[in-house]
Amino acid sequence: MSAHQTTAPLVQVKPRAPAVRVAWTLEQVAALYDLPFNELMFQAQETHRQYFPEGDVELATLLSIKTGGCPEDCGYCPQAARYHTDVKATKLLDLEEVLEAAKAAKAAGSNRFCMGAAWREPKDRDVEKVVEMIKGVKALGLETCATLGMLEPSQAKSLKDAGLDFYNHNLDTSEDFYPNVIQTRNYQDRLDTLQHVRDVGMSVCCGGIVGMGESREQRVSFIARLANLEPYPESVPINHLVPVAGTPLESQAKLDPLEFVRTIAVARITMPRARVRLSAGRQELGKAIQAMCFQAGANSIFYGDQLLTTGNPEAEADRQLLTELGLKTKESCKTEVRV
Ligand code: SAM
Ligand code: DTB
Ligand code: SF4
Repeated sequence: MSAHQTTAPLVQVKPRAPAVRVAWTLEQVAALYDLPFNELMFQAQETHRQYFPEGDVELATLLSIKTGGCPEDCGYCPQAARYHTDVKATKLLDLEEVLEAAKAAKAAGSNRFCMGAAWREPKDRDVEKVVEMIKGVKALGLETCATLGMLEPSQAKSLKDAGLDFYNHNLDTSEDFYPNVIQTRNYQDRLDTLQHVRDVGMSVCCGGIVGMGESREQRVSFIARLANLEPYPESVPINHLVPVAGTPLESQAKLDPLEFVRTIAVARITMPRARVRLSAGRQELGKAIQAMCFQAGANSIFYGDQLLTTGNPEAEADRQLLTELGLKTKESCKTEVRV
């Protein structure tokens, strides 16, 4: 046999994203995770290039409009009142403060402005105030997103009517692991709010956290659940747990970073048109792992020195990273690909 002749390929190039949308089985998603690393990265990059212009990254800026004092018990969250963290509870910001932050985000090059509040659910009078914020941020020409906890259908309608583009509400993990982390609400509560958001025609931003001590099987189940939502979310934030002192997960063993990259790749393949957002924990991932995440199909980041209460890479460092990797920022939300 000459040096150029090859034997059978070492790796069967399977499974691939189906051409027609079908429900993902747990076996199919597990098989993606199990692919040799380079094969998984190749398939994820191939899928990515089918649906998005090369190198386009969306920049989303977060603002905590109401911090801390939350009655929920989410085991990862520094804003839960019951845990003793360094977070100081504040009341809802004034409209002017929010608009100043939004103007700064726009000037720094952000595409999307996301307002987060540490509520289990907003009161109607809170929604009225957030409505004014949404109108003001929209008027600046930014895409708007809010994450305010559980919503009633009428509240979802008010937010939609104000011009809210996206509502962020995470499933966070698999249904069977959920009670290990959160007991003050259940998975169905989350699904109900997501349905209310869909019913009024808003786009959905829904993802979760990896590295909370869940098993590979549970990560598979979480991604399959997101991918099988009908339709799947337009935005999928994948957070890496930031273990915050004072929370139950403060001493959680660190996830293998390549498992995080695999999760991004599997999210990309199973939700090909979604913006997959590298979210919390980016500072700790470092440059090389972030670069792999972009290769795996991540095409959105939170941009700005602060998330809600935890740190994020400096905006300048992110600009340098994007330049170094030859990535570009998404110019306009008008090019958003819809599911
Ligand atoms: N209260 C609202 C809710 O729970 O939907 C909105 C805010 S909550 C902070 C938004 C998301 O932030 C959570 O669903 C979780 O995925 C993420 N998050 C919170 N704390 C985190 C941490 N320590 N590490 C990683 N992600 C975190
Ligand atoms: C999401 O999935 N991640 C963002 C956004 N949605 C609101 C929040 C991350 C918060 C990380 C912990 C903190 O900064 O408090
Ligand atoms: Fe409250 Fe949201 Fe934090 Fe849970 S994640 S404690 S609901 S702010």
